[in-house]
Amino acid sequence: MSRKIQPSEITPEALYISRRRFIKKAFLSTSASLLIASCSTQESDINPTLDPELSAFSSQTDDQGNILTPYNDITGYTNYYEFSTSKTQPTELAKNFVTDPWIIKIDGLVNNPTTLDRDQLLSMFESEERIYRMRCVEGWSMVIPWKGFPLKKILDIVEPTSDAKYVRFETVFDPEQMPGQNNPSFPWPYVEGLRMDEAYHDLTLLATGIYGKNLTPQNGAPVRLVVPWKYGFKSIKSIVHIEFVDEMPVSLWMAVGPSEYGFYANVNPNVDHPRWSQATERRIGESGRIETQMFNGYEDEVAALYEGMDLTINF
Ligand SMILES: Nc1nc2c(c(=O)[nH]1)N[C@H]1C(S)=C(S)[C@@H](COP(=O)(O)O)O[C@H]1N2
Ligand SMILES: [Mo]
Repeated sequence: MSRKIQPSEITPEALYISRRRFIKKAFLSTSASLLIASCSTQESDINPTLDPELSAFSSQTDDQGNILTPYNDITGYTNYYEFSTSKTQPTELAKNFVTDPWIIKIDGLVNNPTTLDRDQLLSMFESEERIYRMRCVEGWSMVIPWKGFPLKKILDIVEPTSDAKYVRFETVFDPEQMPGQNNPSFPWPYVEGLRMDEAYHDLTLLATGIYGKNLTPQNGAPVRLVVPWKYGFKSIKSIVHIEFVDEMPVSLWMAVGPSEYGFYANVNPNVDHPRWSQATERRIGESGRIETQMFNGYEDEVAALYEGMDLTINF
């Protein structure tokens, strides 16, 4: 999603193969015992590394009946510019990224500023599982079973004052561990923001995991934001600072390309990116393209937040 890089897409072949594997796994998870019992010649098809934690998700779908994107695609095809602008390199480059210990500072216009460490974050609220579609501004999407908790649970603890109008999020700045942060074309650290009502919305999550497992480094460990009705870039990774402010934060992408990336970044098939259409998307792991939905299909839940706003101006 940078100015230099065209919206690139993973090789369809690789995805097709991994999709086939996933479907096979999902099938085997329910029928493996039968196959073994019958001493079938298909026995060699059984994957000995079948992960029971992943197969527990095999029959799940999102609220529109879409099947989940395979774990290997979610963790193998990522956008994490602090490591690399490539989709596949962050997996390797982030392998040894230290996310424990980890401290998040939460302050600004609140009654109860606080800091939380990783263990507190991962255990202070009961984890919920939320299956959300995620639509990248580049035109691809995934269906992801997140683990996490609504951001509003944190807001209820720190109590933003009436002066707080926005929340500003910041990713860790650590160029020694994050080679991409030596790339001077970006104003590090990565920053994102939400309006207060967006932050309080029940769909808005702080995510700590995917498929029941803790987040991988390349997906934003130990904790990231997830805002399913907005383009993926709003869902900032590896957060170290949450600050309540009275002015609209300038996100990294607004700073890099103000005519291309706005503050709201709501998924909207009717408002094209200046360089490409946003009307359709490709679901990772599937072939062809599907129509992009207003607010990424969460219109009933969130349209009221933007009533009366011109979404071609507030893009
Ligand atoms: N800190 C940080 N957060 C980030 C990004 C990034 O480069 N750095 N990329 C964003 C973009 S463009 C998208 S589409 C999503 C991708 O999330 P995923 O890689 O877990 O699928 O993360 C978002 N959060
Ligand atoms: Mo993205």
